[in-house]
This record gives sequence, structure tokens and C-alpha cells, in this order.
Amino acid sequence: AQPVILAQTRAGVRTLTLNRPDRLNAANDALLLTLTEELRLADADPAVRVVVITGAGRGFCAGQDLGDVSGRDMTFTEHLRATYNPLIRAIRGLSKPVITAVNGVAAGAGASLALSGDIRLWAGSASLIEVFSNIALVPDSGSTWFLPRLVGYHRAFELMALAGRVGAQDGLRLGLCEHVYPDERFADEVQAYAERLAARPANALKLTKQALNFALTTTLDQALDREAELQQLAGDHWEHEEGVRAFKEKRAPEFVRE
Ligand code: T3D
Repeated sequence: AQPVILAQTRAGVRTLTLNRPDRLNAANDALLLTLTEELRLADADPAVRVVVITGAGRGFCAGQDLGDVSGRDMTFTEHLRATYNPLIRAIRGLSKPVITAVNGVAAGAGASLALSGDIRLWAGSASLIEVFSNIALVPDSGSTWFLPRLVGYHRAFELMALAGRVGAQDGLRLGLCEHVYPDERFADEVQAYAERLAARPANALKLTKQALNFALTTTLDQALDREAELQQLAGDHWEHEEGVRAFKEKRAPEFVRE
């Protein structure tokens, strides 16, 4: 059988490809658990500086595989806690930047996955649908947390209630992605972007991700305190010394050491 996740590393970029193209990469348990495990491995691998999650074929991820739901021996709550929730936590907690490279339609939990990246890059033919209400379910896998923070409560509610399809230009306008690239150049543009990120100071980016994630759920006072703590960890790291030395020597800093 075909592996449900394809994995390859190039120039410090680990690309994890959802690989059920004939189902628009709809997620079964094997795909969810394998992706989560691959993220854990990427986090532990010093050769990996950036992780890309993308889809094979014309879809990114059509959400839960609806062929797998009936006859399941888990409740919805148990299933979410065992599969989707650990995946989204793994992405948000990863010590390296995660790019979600949305090559096509992202629906349901696939939309949540698309939104969960630190950087979201979309192909021109990408789209996002909070499709859950079409099958009378509640948005899950973090959509209720991500989407209102991006577009506000009211737009989020409308997108969820009517399950409208957001195309790439609207996705960019609404802040659901950082960049849109033409389909024919998408894979190359994603790799080039990821390599640019991989050349940045990894320790500083890890701490930046921690600081932002903390700040999203806290007060200014607490965020200021956490910044002061994390700044110590950044300032004590060799990357900081290299950055300052490079500035004084009027050269580009070298943040990648074997
Ligand atoms: O614990 C729990 O289980 C709860 C968790 C819930 C999380 C969720 O994600 S709930 C939402 C589940 N997803 C959906 O409801 C989406 C269903 N799919 C669609 O609405 C459409 O396929 C799309 C809008 C995503 C794309 O439409 P289109 O016209 O581009 O493609 P298509 O023809 O509908 O799909 C192509 C094939 O993929 C087709 O198979 P076929 O006819 O060629 O053999 C279709 O059945 C299959 N497919 C698409 N989505 C799913 C799927 N098969 C299984 N599960 C899917 N989600």
C-alpha cells in the first residue's frame, strides 16, 4: 500500500506530504497518527530547521475521511482527543517553524490544519471551506480558535454557518495566508521560502514562536514578563553574538552551523 505520508528532507527543509490524493487527502487515523509522529521526529532531528506540510494531487486535505466514521469504536470526543488534537498541538508546540503549503482545497479539519501553520502559503487554486456545518458538525481541530483571531467573530461565524469557499485572493485579503503563488511554481516557491526561513536564527525563531503563542492567550503584563525571560535565552545564545558581530563587520550573519 502507498504510504499515507511522504517525507523528504532537502536543505534543512523537511517536507511532509499527505498522500491520499484520490480522496483529496481526507484524513484517516493512519494519516493523522503518522503525521503527528513525523512531526515529533522532525522536531528531534538537528538536520531539520523548517517543516512543510502539503498535499499530494489536487487537494490539500478534505478533512475527516467520511468513509471511516461509521462503525468506529470511539466517540467523537475520544476520537478528536486521540487524533486531531495531538496533531494540532504538535504543530503549535514544534520548536521549528511549520509552513502549511496549501496546494488545493482545505476543508473541515483540513482547513484547521491549513490555518495551524506558523506560515501559510497557498497556491492560486487553493481554497478553504469550514465545511463542518454541511454535515451538521461543529468546527474542530482548532478552527474555532484560529479563525476568529484572524477574521473576527462575525466573519468566522458566517464562514462556519454557511460553509462558503474562500479562494486564494480572498484568503490573502482576509489574512488566512501570507502569500499566494501560481500553481505551476508553487512547489518551487514553497521550497525557496522554506530555505529562506531555514537560514534564519533557529533558536531565536523557536523562542519567538513560544513568545507569540504565550502572548495570544495572556495579558500585556504577563507577555512583557515572558519576553524578558525569553530574551535572556536568546541573548545568551551564540546566534546573538554572531548577529551582532556580523552587523559590526558589515556582512551577512551565518546562523547555520553543522
Ligand atoms: O472525530 C471525528 O471524526 C470528527 C472530525 C471531524 C473533522 C472533519 O473534518 S468533518 C468534515 C469532513 N469533510 C467534509 O465533509 C468534506 C467532504 N468533501 C467535500 O465537501 C468536497 O469533496 C470538497 C469540497 C472538499 C471538494 O469538492 P470537489 O468537487 O473538488 O471534489 P469531490 O469530487 O467532492 O471529491 C473527490 C473525491 O474525494 C471523491 O471521491 P470519488 O467520487 O472520486 O470516488 C470524494 O468522495 C472524495 N472525498 C472528498 N472529501 C472526502 C472524500 N472522501 C472521504 N472523505 C472526505 N472527507
